[in-house]
Parts: sequence; structure tokens; C-alpha cells
Amino acid sequence: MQDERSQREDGEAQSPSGRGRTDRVHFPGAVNSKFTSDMKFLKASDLPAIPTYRVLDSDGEIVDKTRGPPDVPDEEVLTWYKNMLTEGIAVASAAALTPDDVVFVQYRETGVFQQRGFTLKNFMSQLFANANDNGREETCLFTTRKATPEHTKSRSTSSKYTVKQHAISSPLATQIPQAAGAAYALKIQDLQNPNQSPRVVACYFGEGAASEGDFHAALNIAATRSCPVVFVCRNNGYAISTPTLEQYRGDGIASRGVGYGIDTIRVDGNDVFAVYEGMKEARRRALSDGGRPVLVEAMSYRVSHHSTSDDSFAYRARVEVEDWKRRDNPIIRLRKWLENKGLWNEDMEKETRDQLRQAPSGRRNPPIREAFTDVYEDITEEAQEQMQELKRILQTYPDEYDLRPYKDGINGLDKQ
Ligand SMILES: Cc1ncc(C[n+]2csc(CCOP(=O)(O)OP(=O)(O)O)c2C)c(N)n1
Ligand SMILES: [Mg+2]
Repeated sequence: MQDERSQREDGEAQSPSGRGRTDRVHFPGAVNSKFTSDMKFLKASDLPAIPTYRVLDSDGEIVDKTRGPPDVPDEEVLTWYKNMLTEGIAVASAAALTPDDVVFVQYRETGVFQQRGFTLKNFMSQLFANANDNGREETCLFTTRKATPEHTKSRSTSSKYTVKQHAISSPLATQIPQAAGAAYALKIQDLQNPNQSPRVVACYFGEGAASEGDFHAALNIAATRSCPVVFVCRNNGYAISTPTLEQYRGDGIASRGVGYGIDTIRVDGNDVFAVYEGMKEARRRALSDGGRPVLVEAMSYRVSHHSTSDDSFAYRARVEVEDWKRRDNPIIRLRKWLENKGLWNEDMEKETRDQLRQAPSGRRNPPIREAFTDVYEDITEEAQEQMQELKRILQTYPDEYDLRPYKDGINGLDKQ
């Protein structure tokens, strides 16, 4: 293999050690390195930074006037716009996947769920753990544990697609090696079943998660086992209060992909068309030559606080945030593009916002029994005793507990 490569590139057979009439060395660990008598250390800051691919400028105009328009029907772009609750990376990258592709996410990817058919009602039902909570109700192939708030999971068949998404990972980066392993499994399954159209795994994580060892292990195993996985790193400049400068000194996360021998692109995460096109090509590459990993680094400054419990002005200047807010925003940029094309206006904006704000219709709480199920495969003896005790208390003090919101009231504790 190595010799084949050196023959291809040099046009003549070489000895692996590089002895004889050759200008390069063929160490097993560096297969095509040229000899040099110029002693030069590589300095990251001397190398040009990896460029950032963009299609639209901040006025929503196509930058390269010689290229054609984005290859996406207008109606689909309108759907993206409506799904863009927070950022463009999630929606536009998910739009480049097929329903059969399998997805692993961190926690900032509600747009991926939405784009793949998970509705606001599904989210609210899961957050309130009501009787309509798909994450709990369905026998989830991937996990049977209850979903904690914000840890959405779904294989729902009630929505447009079977949403093939694993539960959100709370311990940072654990999903990345899992995704590499799943991609390897998919590759083998697809080889064994010629009727199955080839699938990829898409794996999302933040640049902070990429500081974990799991990231490195995953990229390397995916590269060496040629796994069809697209790693999508959202680089938003912060891991809670830790700025990127304290996380790494290299050229972002993209440079690491190149280091692992993985095809890599950096895209403007505030430009939905750049994300979509980059992701579409990444998916194509991931399925070529029998499968291989690809890394997409999408850049988008985090203008919000890390979470609702965070006050980011404790660790960054307000002016920095205001500056970014003024400079760019994926939602406004796409809106400008839509308005330029006559596809959107203020009335449509208002109508859509009003529709989205309507609270999902109320649903009953699930049977009380479900406080005990789905933790272990079978309810443990101890939990069964607790259920009996709970029943006794509820029957003894009926005026203290209003069971009307719960499906089947007190009987909801019995086995169905
Ligand atoms: C292993 C581990 N360490 C620490 C945390 C706490 N934690 C939660 S989110 C977060 C920041 C992650 O930053 P990044 O991956 O860049 O994602 P972002 O929130 O910026 O989208 C940290 C440190 C965790 N969940 N898991
Ligand atoms: Mg981050």
C-alpha cells in the first residue's frame, strides 16, 4: 500500500527506507516526507490560518457573483428560517442529512431535532414529562433511561421522520467515540445489506468538548478504521467561562482534523448556505472510498449566556458581545437574503412568531406509576414496596393530593 502510494506519487518504485535515488523518506510513520537540508521548525503562527467558507455576506448577498444560487428550493429555506430558534449551524447541517443518518449531539442542537421532525410540542412534552413525552413513552432503541430536562432523545415515529437521534450527552465529548463506533457499525451493516442506502453518522460537539481526550481518541479511531462519520464542531469561542485562548493555541479545531489525516473544512457558522453546502459535501466524502471521517468546524460567536443560570458579563466585556451582535447573526442574515428575494416580509415575521409562541396544547400528566418505570428494565423490589407505600399514603390522605391531572388517578399506580 505504502509502496503503491510512493510509486504513484514519484512515478518510480522507491525503497521504503528512502535509500537510493530518492528525494524523500518513506518511514512507516511518515509515508511521503521529502528530505531537506534546511533545518526548520514548523511554527503554527507562520502558517496561514485555515480559511472560512462563506456563501452569503452579512447583508444576505451572495459573495461570489460568478457562482450559481444555493441549490435549495425556496420553500425549504423558509422551513430552515422558521426552525432557526437559536443558530444556523444545527438547522443547516441537519438539512444536509437523510432521515436514515444517525445523529449524536451535545446539548446546543435543538435545531437538529427540529429540522429532523421533532416539534416544539415534542420538546415541551419532554421538558414537562407529560403523557405526550415521546422520549419516555416509546421503547427507545438506544436508551431506556428517562430523559432529564434538555436531554432530548427520540426515535419518534409520530413526527415526519423517525428521528434517529441518540439521547443528548451530558458528560462532554462522550458522544464522539460513540459516534465513531456507531459509524463503523453502520458501515458494516450497509455492506451486508445492499438494499440499504449508505448512511453516515453526524456527531456534534463544542470546541470546549474537543479539549477532552475522547475527542482525540474518536478522531483517530475513525480515521484508522475509515468510519463514515461527519464530526461537526461548533466553535463559539467559549466553554462556559473559558475562552478559546485558554483551551488551545493552535488554529482552531480544524487544524486537528488535518493532523489526524481527516478531510476538513472550516465554515462560517452564521451563514446557513455555507454550513449546508459544507455539510452536504462532507456527507458525500464520508461515503466515498468505502467510508471515511470528515470534520466540519463551524464558527459562530456565542452571543447568549452559556445557559439561563450563567451571567457571562462576569467573564467577558459587554462591548465584545454587543460588537458581535451588531456585526452578525445567522437569523438576520438569512432574513435579509429572503427579503432580497421577496420571500419574506414583516407581516410574515409577525405571524410566524405569534404561531411559534402559542403554548403547545396542554396534556395530562402520565400515570403516577411512570415515576418508577424506565429506570431499570424491571421495577426493583424496593421500588415496588415504595409504590405500595405511596398508594397507601394517597388512599389515607385523599384531600392532600390532587390526582386529577394524572392519567387514571390512583389506579395509575397499578400494573397496566
Ligand atoms: C466531562 C465534563 N466536564 C465538564 C462539564 C461541565 N460543562 C458543561 S458544558 C461545558 C462547556 C462546554 O463548552 P463547549 O463544548 O464549547 O460547548 P458550548 O456550551 O460552548 O456550546 C462544561 C465545561 C461536563 N458537562 N462534562
Ligand atoms: Mg463552545
